[in-house]
Amino acid sequence: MCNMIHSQLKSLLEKYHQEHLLQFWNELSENEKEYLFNDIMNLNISEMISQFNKATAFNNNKKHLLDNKIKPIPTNVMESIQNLLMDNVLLYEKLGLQEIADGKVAVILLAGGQGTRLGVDFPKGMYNICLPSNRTLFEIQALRIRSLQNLAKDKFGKSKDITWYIMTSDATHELTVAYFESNKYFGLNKNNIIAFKQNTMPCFTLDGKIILDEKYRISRAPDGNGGLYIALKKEGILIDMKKRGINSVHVYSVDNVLVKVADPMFLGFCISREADCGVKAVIKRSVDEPVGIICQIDGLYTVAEYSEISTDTAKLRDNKGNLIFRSGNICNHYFTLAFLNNISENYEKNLDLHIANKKIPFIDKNGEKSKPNIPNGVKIEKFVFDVFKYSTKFVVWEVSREDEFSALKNSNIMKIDCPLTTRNDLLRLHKKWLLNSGATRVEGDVEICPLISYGGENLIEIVKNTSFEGPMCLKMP
Ligand code: UD2
Repeated sequence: MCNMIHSQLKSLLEKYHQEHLLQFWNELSENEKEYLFNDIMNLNISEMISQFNKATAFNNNKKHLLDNKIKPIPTNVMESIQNLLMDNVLLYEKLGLQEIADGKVAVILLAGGQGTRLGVDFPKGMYNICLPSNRTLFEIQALRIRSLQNLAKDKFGKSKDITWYIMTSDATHELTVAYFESNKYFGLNKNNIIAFKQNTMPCFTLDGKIILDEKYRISRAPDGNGGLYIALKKEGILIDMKKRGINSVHVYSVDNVLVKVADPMFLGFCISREADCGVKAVIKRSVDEPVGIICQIDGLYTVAEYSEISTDTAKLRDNKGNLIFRSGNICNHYFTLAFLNNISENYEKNLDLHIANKKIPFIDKNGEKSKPNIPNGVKIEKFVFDVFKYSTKFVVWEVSREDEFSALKNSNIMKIDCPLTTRNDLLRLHKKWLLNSGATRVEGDVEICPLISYGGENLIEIVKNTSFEGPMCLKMP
């Protein structure tokens, strides 16, 4: 790479005070020089710097508590599964299964996260929480999709397939694709499973310098689960959905071990309300539980992080004694395809940019790789829920935590939201299903294969008057 290239790069970078990216230029091989040249030229550096400045400004504004701006979700927008009339149970389930049978349902699995808190360097969906079946999160979710297709077929005589889109990132793509291929897509039709990559953003020091993670390479991270919207457009997913006749899209987080993938009740509720955006919520287990709160801020629907309101506000209760701000966000959303098209076309560029302070490996001035033990930089992320404010028909479906939410976030050292708690939550739920279906005794770890039961249904004939002793996994006979 000749000197002209170097001076061309230097004058470009100096405009944005990023010339430090060339500090090792003379030590690089020709290939490394070419790599760094392309890395910088593909960056759209003016856009990245303006995004850093926008994110920093947004983050500084967030320093103030939201107490005098926050309002709970209006009761007419929300419905709870807890006190649901049987007519509505049957209506929602029928509408949801009909949508599935008609081939109008897609699910988007958000699987681009780096899973740092769990402490593994492979995709979280490949994690085995040591169930009797030894199934991973990906496999459990695949079997739930198969089970749901069977339920739709049983009800209507035939059913088209659910299309499963998996959003990955540079950190998770190759391993995720290889895992599904080596497991033959867990019996699903591979033409209905599409993995697509989200974008990355460069990592910055706290004072706005782009970080090198090699002498010739810029440090990058996935652009947040809100990177979904630009990725849907860039990767042609919206066009693919249109071709397939998709109308309802269920977007969910890989790490919820109890997730009801394409939950017909949730789909049916949203369809019955003609919603363009639906959010599944659980009642917070305590005032200070660290989950996002689904609410209105300045009249706009959104999710407030628990740290953005005071304890006094978090503690407020209504005349029935329920927490006023009780709807915990579980990263489980419904969108119509029309809404996703609208977001990707008209609003994606306005999405808030969030700053996350992180420990980011870097090359120090002596050219040595350094792994900091305190946050030394920032990642810039978009959040999937920042589109709620653009909804014209927003609804909230409140469900029971013990039936639907147990997140795998941390390693077992943390003792919460970890492999052990998710394993115990799933086995406790399956024990409840067995006893509710007439089993006389359930001892030890007894797991139910999703192909036998998606959500606790159709078990009576199999388990009534029977006792079970684990460890075991109840499979198709
Ligand atoms: C998410 C929610 C939080 C609460 C919590 C419940 C967001 C922004 N926050 O917090 O409100 O509901 O979950 O468990 O949704 N992901 C990507 N690409 C990325 C980053 C994340 O695909 O660049 C995926 C990730 O693989 C996971 C999901 O998004 O499936 C949630 O990501 P997270 O675990 O980083 O979110 P968390 O726990 O901070």
